[in-house]
Amino acid sequence: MASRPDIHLYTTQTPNGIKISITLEELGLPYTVHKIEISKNVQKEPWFLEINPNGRIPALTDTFTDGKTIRLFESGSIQQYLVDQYDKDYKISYPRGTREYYEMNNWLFFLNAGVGPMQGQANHFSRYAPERIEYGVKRYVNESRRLYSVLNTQLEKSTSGYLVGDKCTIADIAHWGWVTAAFWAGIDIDEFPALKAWDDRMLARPGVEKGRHVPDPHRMKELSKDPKEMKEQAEKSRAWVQQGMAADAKK
Ligand SMILES: N[C@@H](CCC(=O)N[C@@H](CS)C(=O)NCC(=O)O)C(=O)O
Repeated sequence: MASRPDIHLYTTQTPNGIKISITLEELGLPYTVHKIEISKNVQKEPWFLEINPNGRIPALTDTFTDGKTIRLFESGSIQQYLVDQYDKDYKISYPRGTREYYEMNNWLFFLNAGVGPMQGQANHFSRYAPERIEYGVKRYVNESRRLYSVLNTQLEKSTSGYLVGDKCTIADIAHWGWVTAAFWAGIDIDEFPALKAWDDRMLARPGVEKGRHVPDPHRMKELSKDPKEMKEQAEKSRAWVQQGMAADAKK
């Protein structure tokens, strides 16, 4: 029987990618990193589509309990798999069936169906669109801000400083890469004091510190202070995003 864990993480330096490396670090699991150059469209190559038919990072493989390889994609699904399989002491999750388990899932879905997609579109209209479309910018930046205020209220009420119960969970981890990059979407984190304090609290965790630099250094804090570099980064990404959209439209 093949040994497990035998975790291979296919990722790049993005908010969705670092959710998984941070989860793995928090759990203290060994893993092999495969850096995927999304700007070179490696995620569209046939071998990668075998792992994630959606052609996106993050993706992960492991040896399953039956001894065969399991392929996982969608960051939320990967996080749920990792805690189900390996978080036996409930370091960053809660036992199935408990109140906190379901509440943790509320926030996990809130991120994956709300904050991630909305902030992603806010990034798109603010930074990557070929022209400035005011309606699109407003729609997505305002919706992201609304979601941030929901998070802020939840954290104001929290006695532990985390979203659910008495500890940091995969729901907090899922949010961190996005919230810490709020400025990129045109959101001022100073508007949300409880969320800002949570951002610092998360950053102080050794697992977050280690996992955020996978596969390349995480430079969001530095980038937020450097308007010239922000402009250069946006230009580089804009070219790739526009090219990808044109190619997808032809399919
Ligand atoms: N819902 C997906 C989103 C994944 C996603 O959008 N990944 C981006 C990077 S953050 C990507 O791979 N982009 C490459 C592309 O669009 O071709 C998840 O949570 O895993």
